[in-house]
Amino acid sequence: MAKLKIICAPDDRLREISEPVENVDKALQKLMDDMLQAMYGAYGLGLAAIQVGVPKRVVVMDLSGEEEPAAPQYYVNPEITWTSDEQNTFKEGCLSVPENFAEVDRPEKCRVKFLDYNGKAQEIEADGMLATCIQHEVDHLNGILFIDRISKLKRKMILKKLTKAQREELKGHAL
Ligand code: GNR
Ligand code: NI
Repeated sequence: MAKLKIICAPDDRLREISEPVENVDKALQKLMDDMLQAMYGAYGLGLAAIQVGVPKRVVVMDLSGEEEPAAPQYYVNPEITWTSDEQNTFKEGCLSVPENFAEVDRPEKCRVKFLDYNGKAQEIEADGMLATCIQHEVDHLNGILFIDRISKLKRKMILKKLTKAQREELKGHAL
């Protein structure tokens, strides 16, 4: 099975607007399977295709606890059709912004329309962690990272750390 590599910020690919999927076919299901493996391998709760360099509107998620059986969720062409006026604050992280966490305000609840793993149309209402995660993932499809939703100062600090880490990784390869 192809092991997909997760892209870290700063990287221009994470700023791309992903394209809608035309058909949920075998190839797309294979991509979703591979994304799920990459997500589990990195201990993430969700993953958007652009995080592995594929600019398609595809998200996988699993919010089950460590002691619980796996509960994969698949969202193709997710569209947020409604958000609550009430906001919620969650400490967010991102596999593309490793080791950095910050409080982010978002609508507490949302409704989302999408196609499932079999290409069937679905619509759900989400709250709590699910609502936060779905909004975080749909942001990725639009080239937005959670650090765009925090203060400019915090964003600059995080980006500086990530750039430094990337430089040191490059140096490591040169040795
Ligand atoms: O693993 C993840 N944890 C997380 C925690 C709080 C809010 C959102 C997330 S999603 C993130 C995985 C990820 O980067 N998805 O794009
Ligand atoms: Ni993320």
